[in-house]
Amino acid sequence: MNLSWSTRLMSNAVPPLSESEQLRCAVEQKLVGTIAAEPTRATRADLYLALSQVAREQLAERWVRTQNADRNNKARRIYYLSMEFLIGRAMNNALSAIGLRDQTTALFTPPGPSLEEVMECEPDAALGNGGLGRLAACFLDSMATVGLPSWGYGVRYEYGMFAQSILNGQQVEKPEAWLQDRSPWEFPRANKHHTVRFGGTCEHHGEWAEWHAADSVEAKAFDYVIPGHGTDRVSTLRLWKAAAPSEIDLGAFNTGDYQRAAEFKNRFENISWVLYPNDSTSAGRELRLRQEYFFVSASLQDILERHQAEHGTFSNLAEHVAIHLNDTHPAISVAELMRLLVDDHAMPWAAAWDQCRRIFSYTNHTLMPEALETWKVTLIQRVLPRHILIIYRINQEFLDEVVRLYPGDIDLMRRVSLIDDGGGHDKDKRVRMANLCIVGSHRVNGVSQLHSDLMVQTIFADFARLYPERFHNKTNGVTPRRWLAQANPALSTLLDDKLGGKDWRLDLDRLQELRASADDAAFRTAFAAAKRGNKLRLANYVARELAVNLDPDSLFDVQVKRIHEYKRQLLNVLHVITRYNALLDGSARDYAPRSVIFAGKAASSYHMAKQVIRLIHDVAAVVNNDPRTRDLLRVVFIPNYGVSIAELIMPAANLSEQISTAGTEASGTGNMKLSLNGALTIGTEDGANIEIRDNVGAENIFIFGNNTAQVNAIRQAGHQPLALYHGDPALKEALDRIDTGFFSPGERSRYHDIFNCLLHYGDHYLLLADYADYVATQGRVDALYLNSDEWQRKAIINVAGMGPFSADRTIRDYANDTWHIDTN
Ligand code: 26W
Repeated sequence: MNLSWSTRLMSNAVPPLSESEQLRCAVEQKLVGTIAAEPTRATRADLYLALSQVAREQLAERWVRTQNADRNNKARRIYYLSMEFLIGRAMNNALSAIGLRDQTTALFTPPGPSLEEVMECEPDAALGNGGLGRLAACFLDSMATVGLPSWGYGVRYEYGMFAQSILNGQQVEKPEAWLQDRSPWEFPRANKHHTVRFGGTCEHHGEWAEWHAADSVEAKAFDYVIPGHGTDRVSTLRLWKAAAPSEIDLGAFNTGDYQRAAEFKNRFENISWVLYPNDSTSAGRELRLRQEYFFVSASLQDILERHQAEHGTFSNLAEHVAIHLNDTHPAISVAELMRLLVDDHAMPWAAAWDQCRRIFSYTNHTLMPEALETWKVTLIQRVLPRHILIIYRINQEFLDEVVRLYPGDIDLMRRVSLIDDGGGHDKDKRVRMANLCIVGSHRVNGVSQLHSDLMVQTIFADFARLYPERFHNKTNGVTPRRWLAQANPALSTLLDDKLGGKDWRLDLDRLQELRASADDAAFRTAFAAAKRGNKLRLANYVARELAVNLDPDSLFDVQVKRIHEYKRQLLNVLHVITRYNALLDGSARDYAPRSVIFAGKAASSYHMAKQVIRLIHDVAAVVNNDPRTRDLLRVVFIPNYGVSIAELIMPAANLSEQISTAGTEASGTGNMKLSLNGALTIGTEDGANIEIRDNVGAENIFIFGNNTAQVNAIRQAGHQPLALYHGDPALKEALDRIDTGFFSPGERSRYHDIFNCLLHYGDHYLLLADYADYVATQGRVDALYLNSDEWQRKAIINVAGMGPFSADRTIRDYANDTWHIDTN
């Protein structure tokens, strides 16, 4: 049984093959035996598939061992429930985890394709919108790496995040059928499925109820391997696909009514078809609620089944199970676990509630009011009739507790209630999902110190008063494997050299030792050379894809993230226009040549965000084609931002734009990736920028603008955008050029709405209040860039300070304070 691919090959080979010959052999065997391709004629896609089969086989062996060990040890499991996992490509990470990366690189030599070229055949698994989804993917990597018996649970969307292309400067969305050619990384589990029910009525029997559902759908499990690094542990990401119940399918086919059969099938299977491509606004649509319940119910049934098989009782559930809610999207878990325990497994309500509160923990990822999920009571009643009763009962008991603590405080009760009473109109009553999460969890956290502080001071202030011990901070982190070791081989090799080995990948605090090297001229030169190589790689991509030439010696100024008003890409554009104007009127002094690089997707229904993308293209067209400025300023928008494009951009950045209005960006994780790759940050006192400053030193980061207290004060006093506009000629000129169609001569009114938003509708995100300091700070950036030694020094110190932003540190903090489990 214990025949690994290599030993099997060895047994046929006399004399024994070298390791690299074994690998070649293994790939060739897969090419012929699995892909059915003749090795000398194999395409890149064939090679990708064959190589993935080799890696998959090794991972599968480790996986079986890990899962067996966890089962035998009756290990406490950590379950991470998330509607989104933005995984990206799997190959590079898989090869690195099993230690085959270097050998594989050596295998792919000219005239054939390089390993990089082969790996580019893999489509991104883009099952997420942005920060929240990517965080979940980094956490899976870290949980496996630090040795947690961990599982991710989510939805196997047939269509992930849309692919973005640009037509005449405007975003066009195309469906992304990432599974069209099947994924070699997924393991369909034919025997793993659960029935998820919807609608119907309930019959009460005291504490419990019988739910006579109207519809049901099958949830089928598809597993993805999550390899740990520096360990044999392989964890599981289990994603659920919706399938029509077979009897319905067959029934209709048998009567010859194919159309009806297809309709039925679609009605059920559409649940897992597409990811909602909206970040930061709550969808409010029935299909979204069905998606949420679908994956929650299947996951909890799965978790209980595993526990039952290992323990034969649920009385010790909380000792062996921790379930983490990634934002409120899986909030219905609280009601579903109560239903499963009370109705299906006959546990008394009070005992079930006690388990529940010890099992769940919840992370909030945004303070934006429009993202706070609520669902109409009438909708939940119709789709999940049993759950609405459970929610009402939880609420009743919770409010009884509140009354005991604060007798007579009716207003408090109204504020913390799980139900927003909609001014007394039944049809306007809504369930507040965040409140359900807080009441049903023993821990609640924000994702940076500032965000966690604001959370308990603002949106959850009442709850923090009721349950102060429940609220914690867990500052986000990123996996150094994907975001440094794999994305930036040039810098990684340098670090291996300097730090005497590869352990920094597992102990990122070792980067501290680099600080001393900031003063070493030879190291600075090598560091700068690595960066330049990465910039060249990006410049080649941009030249190929966009036909724009970027000077690799210019300052690569990068803002890459979802397009959103609060992130203020528009403030960046205002600076670009200001700089262009200054270059033209001769007032520019000591400008370093710059390439301003944007990337990011706009939600399909988000007009303002789409306008910003268009404006960036219009500005780029003018600036890049003006012979008077083009050597000093270029602007590009790189389409279809996602994990793989990020892996290309992050290592090439000099300057990281983190310029959200203070108090709006919960944490940011791109800020960490960029700094880790040696970019200096220009940023506001927002999210994790503050902690980055604390770790790299205020003299090594460009912090500007109003802080949260000042933002509040400005808003309190009444922000005066018009006064700022009239008082600052450079600002006025930049805004006027937008408004009068300088960048859109064919349609002069194109950007009226942008102008109006800033000048006449209040400039909600205070771009004008931060503009002057931003532009001045950009001037300091130029001055430093022109002093290359100083710039490199500070960049090195940034890398050296990034230890705490490893997701391994974040996960260890969760393990200690939230999940109560040991790590290795
Ligand atoms: C219901 C629609 C919806 C979808 C996603 C609403 C809200 C979201 C997320 C909360 C948006 C998000 O991705 N938030 C980001 O989470 C990151 C990881 O914690 C943080 O680093 C970012 O600052 C935060 O914007």
